[in-house]
Amino acid sequence: MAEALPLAPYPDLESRVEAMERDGYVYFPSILNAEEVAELRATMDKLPSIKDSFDRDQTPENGGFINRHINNAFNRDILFLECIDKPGVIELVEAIHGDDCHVIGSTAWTTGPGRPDQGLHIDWLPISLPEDIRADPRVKVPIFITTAHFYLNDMYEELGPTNFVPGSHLSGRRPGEDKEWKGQKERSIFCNAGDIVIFRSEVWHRGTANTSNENRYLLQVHYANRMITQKFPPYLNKFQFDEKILAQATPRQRRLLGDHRPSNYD
Ligand SMILES: O=C(O)CCC(=O)C(=O)O
Ligand SMILES: [Fe+2]
Repeated sequence: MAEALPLAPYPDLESRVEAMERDGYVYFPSILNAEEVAELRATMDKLPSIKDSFDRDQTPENGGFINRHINNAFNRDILFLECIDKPGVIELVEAIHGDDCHVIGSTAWTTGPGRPDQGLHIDWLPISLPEDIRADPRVKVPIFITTAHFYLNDMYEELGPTNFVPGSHLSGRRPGEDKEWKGQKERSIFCNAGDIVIFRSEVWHRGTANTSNENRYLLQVHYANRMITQKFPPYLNKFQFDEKILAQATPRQRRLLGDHRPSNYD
């Protein structure tokens, strides 16, 4: 069993930005209250999957364990849209990705008992660099993509926490066969329902096995710099915003969904 990942909330934007550079992640406790968590979970339970949106909907009957992965969550229910600009989190996202940043994806993900361990991975490596170059303080790799994990359960070992290898975003590479980085082993995120951990795409991490007897509910919001493409399947003009949900979006939420000012290449 991995030790717990240190989860210390930071008091201000500046220290959160620093933590993103130094640690590769930031923890926000109690972003959602118990009622909001319950509503999101109930919504996830009733949302039908859409095959054309590349949703996955595996059940014990067809795959061995529950694995419901709903894409474009912001477009499926207003409750998910309301999660893309949570106070505190959105200021951090805009500080690191720029004030024209946007959401590049969002998934509502239910994983049931029997979910196996993922392999240690990164979500995206924007620039691969030799270790000594990456460690040079003159080299500052922009944070191109982050993911906010909204945990909708109180997390414990058997439910399958996300594990991070602390400091690994500074390796300049993928983990390959490695299981640790500079003596740092995997640490588990044991947070509470309603908490968020936001992390940059270069952190070595993995979801772990669900050996419990309950479902794990996770909402992911992926953010990026404006110049990183949004991934809203299905493609070739087939993705459509839900007009009723879009009509309720604030100007900031609309920008996060892609309502940008004209700029380079437009
Ligand atoms: O399930 C998790 O906690 C992490 C999932 C993940 O890292 C991924 O699917 O890329
Ligand atoms: Fe991942």
